[in-house]
Amino acid sequence: MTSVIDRTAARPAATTSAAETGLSGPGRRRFLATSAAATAAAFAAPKVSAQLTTGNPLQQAPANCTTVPDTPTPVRPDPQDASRVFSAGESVLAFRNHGMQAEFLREALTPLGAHYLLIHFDVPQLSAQGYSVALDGRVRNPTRLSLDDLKRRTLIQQVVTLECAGTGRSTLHPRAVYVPWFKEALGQYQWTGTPLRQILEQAGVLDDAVEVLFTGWDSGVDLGVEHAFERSLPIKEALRDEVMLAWEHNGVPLLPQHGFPLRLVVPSWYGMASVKWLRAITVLNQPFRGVQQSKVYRYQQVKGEAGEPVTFKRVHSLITPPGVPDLITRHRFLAPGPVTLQGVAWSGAGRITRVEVSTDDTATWREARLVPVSGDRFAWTQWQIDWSASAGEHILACRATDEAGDVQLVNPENRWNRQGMGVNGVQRVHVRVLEGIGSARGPVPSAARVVVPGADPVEVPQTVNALAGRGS
Ligand SMILES: Nc1nc2c(c(=O)[nH]1)N[C@H]1C(S)=C(S)[C@@H](COP(=O)(O)O)O[C@H]1N2
Ligand SMILES: [Mo]
Repeated sequence: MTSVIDRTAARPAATTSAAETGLSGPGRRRFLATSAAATAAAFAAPKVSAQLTTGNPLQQAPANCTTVPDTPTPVRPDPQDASRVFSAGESVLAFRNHGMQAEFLREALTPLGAHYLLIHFDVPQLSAQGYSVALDGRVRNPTRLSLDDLKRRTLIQQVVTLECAGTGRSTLHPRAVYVPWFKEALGQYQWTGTPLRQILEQAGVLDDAVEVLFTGWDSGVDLGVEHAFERSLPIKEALRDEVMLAWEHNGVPLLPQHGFPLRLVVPSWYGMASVKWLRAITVLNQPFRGVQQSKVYRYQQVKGEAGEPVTFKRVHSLITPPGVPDLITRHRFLAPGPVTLQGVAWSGAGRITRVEVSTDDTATWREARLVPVSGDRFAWTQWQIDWSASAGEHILACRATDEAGDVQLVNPENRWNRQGMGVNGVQRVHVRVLEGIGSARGPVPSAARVVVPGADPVEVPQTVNALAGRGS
C-alpha cells in the first residue's frame, strides 16, 4: 500500500528574496539579474524566502563564479558577488573544515569529532613523547614545559563554546571567499588543562611586556607570505583566569585535528585565538604584526584598510532543527501539534539575558525560557519555547541578547565586512508542518512511503519487523 499524504502543499523551497539578501539599489539589481533566469525557469515567486542557515546552492542562479585562483597569489580573492555560487575550491575547503551537525545542539557537550574544525594549513604530525612547548621572550626565566610538567600543575576543566570568526560568512552578499560557513562553525567540548596565568607569572613577565605570542607547529602560505600559524593576545587577556593550555577534550587526549598534543583555549574570543599544536609561547615588548594578526581577522569595509581586530565572540543563537529533514534541502518536516522548540545562545561578552523566538519569519517574537546546561561560565545557554505547530510553511527564528545589552540583528548585512568575520545575524529555519509526517518512525519497514506531491509511489512491504522498537 502506498500512502500519499499531501497533494496540496506543493510549494518549492524558496529562492532568495530581497529581505534575505539585504541588497538594495545596484547591488540588488545585479544580484537579481543573475538569479532571474533560474527563478523564472523554476517556480513562481514563493511566499517564503530562502533558508539562510544552510543555503541551497542547488536552487541558486547560474552565475559567474569567482573561483579560488589556480596558483598562489599575494592577495585573497575579492568578495564573491554571486553569493550562492560556490567554487570547487571552496568545497574542498569545506570538506577539510567541517561544521558541527546542528542536531548536536541538543547536547551539553558536542560529541568528540562532531565539533567544527578550522585548519589553515596541514595538521602537523606530533608525538606526545618528547613534546615540550618553549616559553621565552620578555620573561626572567625562559623554560621548556613538557606535557608531564604541565599535568603536574593546577588542573582545570571547563566547558567552552568555540566558534570560528568566519561564522555566518556565506550569509553575506557579496561574501568573502574562504571556508564558506553558514551557522555550523561551532562546538562545545569540555577542555582539561592548566591555567596559562600561573605559568606566565612563574616565568616572570618583564615590565616592558605588552603581548604574548602563541606559535603553532603548522605552517604554509597565505597572502603570499610563508608563516607558521601564530597569533598574539594582549598581556591583560593572556592573564585572564580562564585562558588555558589544554591537552584533553571530553576526557580524552586531543585529536590530531584539534591540536594534539597541546593547544591554547581562550574562552571568550573567536576560535582563531585558541592556537593549536603549540610550539612556542613568546612574551613580546611590542604588538605582533604577523599575517594572521595584522592582515587577517580584521573587520574591513574597504580593501586595504587596516580595520578593527576581531576579538570577542558576538552574541549569537541557533535553533536545534525540529522534526525530520529533507535530504537535499535540509528543509524540516514536522507533524502538527504541540512541540517544544529549543536551541542555544552564547556571547563572548558574558551571560545571555534573553532569547526571543519567532515562528512567523521575524514578524512577531515571544520570549523563550533559559535553561542552563552547564555550570560553566563559557558554555552556551539552552533556550526552550512551546509552540503549537499548525499545518503549512513556517520560518522559525531566534535572537539573543547578552548581558552587555547586545542583541542579534535580523539582517546579517548589518555586519557586512570584506573578510566575512563575526557575522551573527538571526538564524531562520524553514519548517513544513504536515499531517502524517513522522510515521516512518513507527512500523518497520517504514509505513510512510510518499510525502511530497509528485514523488514516485514506493511499495510498502507486507512483512513487518515486530521486534523493532523494543530495543533501546
Ligand atoms: N596552529 C593553529 N591553530 C589554530 C588554527 C590553525 O589553523 N592552526 N585555526 C584557528 C581557528 S581560525 C579556529 S576557528 C580554531 C578552530 O579550532 P578547532 O579546529 O579545534 O575547532 O583553531 C584556531 N587555532
Ligand atoms: Mo576560525
